[in-house]
Amino acid sequence: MAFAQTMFPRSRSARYIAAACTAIFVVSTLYYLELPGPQHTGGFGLDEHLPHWSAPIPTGYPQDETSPLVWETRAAQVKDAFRHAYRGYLQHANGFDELRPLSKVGVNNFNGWNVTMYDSLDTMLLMGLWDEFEAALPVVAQGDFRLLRSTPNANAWSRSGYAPFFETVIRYLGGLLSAYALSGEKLLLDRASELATLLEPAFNTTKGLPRFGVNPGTGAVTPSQSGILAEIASCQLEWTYAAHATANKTHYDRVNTLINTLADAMEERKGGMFPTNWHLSAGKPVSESRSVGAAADSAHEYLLKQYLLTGKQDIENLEMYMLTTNEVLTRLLYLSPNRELLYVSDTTGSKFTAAHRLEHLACFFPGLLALGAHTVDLNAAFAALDPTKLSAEARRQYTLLSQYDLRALHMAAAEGLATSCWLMYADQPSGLGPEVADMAHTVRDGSSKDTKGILWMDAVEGWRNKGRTGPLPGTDEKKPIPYTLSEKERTPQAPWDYVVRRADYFLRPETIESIYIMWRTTGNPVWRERGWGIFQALEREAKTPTGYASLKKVTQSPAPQSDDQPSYFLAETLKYLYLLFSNEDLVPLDKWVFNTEAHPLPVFTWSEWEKHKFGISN
Ligand code: DMJ
Repeated sequence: MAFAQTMFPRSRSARYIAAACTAIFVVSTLYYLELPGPQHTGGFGLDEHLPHWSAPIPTGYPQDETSPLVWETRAAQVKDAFRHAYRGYLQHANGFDELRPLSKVGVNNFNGWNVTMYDSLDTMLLMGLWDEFEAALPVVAQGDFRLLRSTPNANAWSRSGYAPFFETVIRYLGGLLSAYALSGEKLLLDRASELATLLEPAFNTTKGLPRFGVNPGTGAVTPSQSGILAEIASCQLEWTYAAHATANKTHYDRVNTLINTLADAMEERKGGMFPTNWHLSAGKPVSESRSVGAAADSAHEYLLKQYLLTGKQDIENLEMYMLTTNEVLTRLLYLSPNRELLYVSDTTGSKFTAAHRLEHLACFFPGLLALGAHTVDLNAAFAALDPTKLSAEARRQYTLLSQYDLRALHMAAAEGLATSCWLMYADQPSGLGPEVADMAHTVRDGSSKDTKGILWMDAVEGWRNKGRTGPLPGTDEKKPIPYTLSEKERTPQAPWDYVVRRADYFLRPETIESIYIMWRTTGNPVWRERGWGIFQALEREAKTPTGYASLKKVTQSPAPQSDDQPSYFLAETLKYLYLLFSNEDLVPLDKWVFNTEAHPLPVFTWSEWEKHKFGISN
């Protein structure tokens, strides 16, 4: 039982009392002894109140010089952009999953059930696009989830006869549940429950970890026992909310088994991050590679968000989030040698060797850290960990971090990482960011010399030992360095501290997502202005007469376009931009939790009846 079995099985009440006492002691001690002042951490020092559920937005940032009226106009421009993208989809790709914006045809990459429409429903509701929403309802009502329809121009795997579990969950199921929560339209919940039931054969593995694909018509599943972390551990929010909204115990049992398997694996590993490759039936990792980007990203995200969605009842997930971030903070964050860009790397090989590579996909991570620092009492959560149950390495991380105010540290990392992700955009002639950059690759005087970044925690320790003067490493103000030279001339000067490895921009949301969360959690208007710069770049570089196109080379302007308008552009990228510019806080972070496809689900607590019916003991 997820709520009874904890990693550190002391009695709950004893644990909480111990945690609370320790937290009060740690916090009051740190307040006087260790903590950076607010000027060093962008307003997040501990002379502010401890974070609580609805933490007030910190003050001390410059006034927003742009008037609310201008922001409303900018939000309206994003709404127009959404209308343009959706109209193009309906005009040229109606009945298909996604629009090919250059060839003006449709493509079925995600089961052929109109994924762009499902992914867009809640964005329409948030933007007040009632006509579009109303027109979509009959299509949603008539869709046949048992029938998979591919197209000749689609991905190979979409012709395999299986619905990809992860993508189907985050886009279709998440989209339906969120649109139901925002509108109350029962049809959407009925369709969501039907879809969840059709996908449930995927969970029929010994430990309840889902298979890669399932045929919803026959119940057949893909035979492979290999699983990618992001794909096996990013459905908890959807199944939990589905269980709550439909009172369906089977839905609850699926997510409960999955969480128990993850918690058991964490207990056996004694802390640290989950590796990226798993054996489904064993319910265990089979590699030692780590990442917060592709292959892992949303699995880390769902640890925190599952805790938040269930009104902070699901303590196991918070523990796993703390152990995960302990490792990321101490072992995967690096500073580049000249500009001191903070970046999060993945690892290569079986040893914990950093690849010094920043993926666009990893740029959601600063937003996650900021969300955690804003909504959770991280110092108390940290104090509740029991170091005697940790591996030697996890204990080393714990000991190192115990000298810091965790909220300030998480927020500083968020600040530095979000700044680097933004600079990756702002440096480029197109104003949009690359898919992958090799970091810390410095070439001086024409001689090719690689200088690797240094571990951020080492720099932070140095900063602490020197009396904590000046900003925390990686958090000082940074300016874009424009790529104004030709590619040939550019390399020897190398002031950027990175080399663009994959120059595509797939209209991805992660940087905008983090910018939005930074704005909401800090109130610093600089994030809004940065987002505005990105929206203008999208309008300039990616807009086509029929929609928006991905880019092949962000290092050029005009950037060459590619024939692809992913559904997540409407679900996520445009939604986060709209929310960033809206003056009204349309989706308060203490009341809603975004799934990994940016579909907000409402925070709830289990009722006594649900606890009885589902067997939740706490
Ligand atoms: C989205 O489908 C989701 O955000 C997912 O978690 C990973 N990436 C894409 C967009 O980049």
